[in-house]
Amino acid sequence: MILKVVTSNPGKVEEFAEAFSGMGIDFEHIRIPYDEPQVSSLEEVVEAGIKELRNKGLSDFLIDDSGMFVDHLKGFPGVYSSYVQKTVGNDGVLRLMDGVPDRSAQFKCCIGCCVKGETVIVTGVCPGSILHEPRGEGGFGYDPIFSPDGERSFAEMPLSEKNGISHRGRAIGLLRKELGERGFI
Ligand code: ITT
Repeated sequence: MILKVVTSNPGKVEEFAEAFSGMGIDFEHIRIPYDEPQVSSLEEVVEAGIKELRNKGLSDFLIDDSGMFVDHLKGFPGVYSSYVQKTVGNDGVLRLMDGVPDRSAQFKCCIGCCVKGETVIVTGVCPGSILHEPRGEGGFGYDPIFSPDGERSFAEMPLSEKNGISHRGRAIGLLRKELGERGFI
């Protein structure tokens, strides 16, 4: 089976390919812009995206909307994670967290997958914390400042290790189960 991954972010495609390796699915990276309405949850963004892409005639595809939710910032940047990353970036988040002792945060990943006309939506969460400075060269986005264990950042982990514990890895685990139960893999 070939699943199209509709995203502007090649890092996500690499993570999908690694997590599904040996399972008979090939991932094709495609870029089709779709609206990301300013709503309050990742799930709503994914539901709207799936609907729009299906209306455009696309089939056998998935989309992924993710965000980092910082407790001290009352869940910010959350659904605004993409905008915040593009504007103030990791340094801007670190500035907001300057001198803040409570560094707890969650990364969430919502995946919507449309296969043979059926839609599956799953969400994975990874608890962790915001580091005091960026660490590591791997990954993308907030990886250098987010740590699942308070020590190493995601950017310091090989991709397979990140996938083993990350929000996306957990969502992919749920997706694999759902696709398996429907006989697609
Ligand atoms: P698409 O919407 O085109 O798929 P995007 O990179 O904008 O790509 P999101 O809206 O899902 O993806 O992500 C919001 C932000 O969070 C964005 O800046 C990402 O780089 C970042 N992000 C998403 N997943 C991440 C991860 O696993 N590790 C670090 N940062 C991540």
